[in-house]
Amino acid sequence: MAFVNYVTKNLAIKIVYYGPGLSGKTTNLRYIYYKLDAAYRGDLICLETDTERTIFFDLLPIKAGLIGDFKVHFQLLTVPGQVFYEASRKSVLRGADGIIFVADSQVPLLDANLESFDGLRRNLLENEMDLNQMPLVFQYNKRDLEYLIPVETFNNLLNPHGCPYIESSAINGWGVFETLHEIAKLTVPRVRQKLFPEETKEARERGEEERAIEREIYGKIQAVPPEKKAPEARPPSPPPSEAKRRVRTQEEIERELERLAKEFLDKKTE
Ligand SMILES: Nc1nc2c(ncn2[C@@H]2O[C@H](COP(=O)(O)OP(=O)(O)OP(=O)(O)O)[C@@H](O)[C@H]2O)c(=O)[nH]1
Ligand SMILES: [Mg+2]
Repeated sequence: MAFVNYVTKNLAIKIVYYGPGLSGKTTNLRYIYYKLDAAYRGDLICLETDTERTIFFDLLPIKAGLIGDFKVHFQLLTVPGQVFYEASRKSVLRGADGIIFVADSQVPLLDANLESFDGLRRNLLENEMDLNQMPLVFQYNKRDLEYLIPVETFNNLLNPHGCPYIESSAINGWGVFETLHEIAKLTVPRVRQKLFPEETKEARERGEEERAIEREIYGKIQAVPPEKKAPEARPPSPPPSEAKRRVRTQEEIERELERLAKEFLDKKTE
């Protein structure tokens, strides 16, 4: 469930980037961070557990005033993909409003993708969440490489219900904002429905809502002067302002997320 504060009218939509190790989840967030106008995003933050090297997740609030008089922003988080971080993945998924499954398109990694997707289903179930009820977008990443798993194979094996899918090369920024746009299109109307259940569908033309979401997302991308475009348009790795915070328990993570959401909104809202 999105974090909602009815008093201050603040609302956070939580989007989780899930997928096998090294599929490009953090690269998506870095690219978004790099390209978004600084006025519309917070810091990239890595929460770390006690075990020094565990990058727990990344968080990126994006201001997006879309739902009534609520101040909305997205919290974008990634799970650590390596097999042994199962508990972290489960925690990060709690309360997710939407999921982006970032698959690695390289042929030898087919099994890793399938295992990760099984893990997603399992972790959601353990959190009493149902994958079939969850807004879900697939990102078939690393399409710049050779020896790729065909999109059709991915769709047959991972995506039989026909969720939106995007072919991408996150490292070059291809498909990154398109993926964000797709998940926003799925999650914003659902959150609106939860907040204003009495509002009829006709109250907002669907096309109008989609255009509004598109304006919100693409309107916030920083205009990069032509001479600075690709290949230099790659995100710095890591960006200079990537901060690290230490957390221990699920409660600490949730508190930290809420605190960051508040801090961001207090700072940015006029
Ligand atoms: N060629 C290519 N490399 C990519 C692409 N996306 C990410 N990478 C590279 O893949 C490696 C892993 O990327 P990350 O974004 O750290 O992967 P991750 O999914 O966050 O990995 P974990 O945090 O371990 O789960 C890095 O070296 C990236 O530069 C892509 O689209 N194409
Ligand atoms: Mg990562």
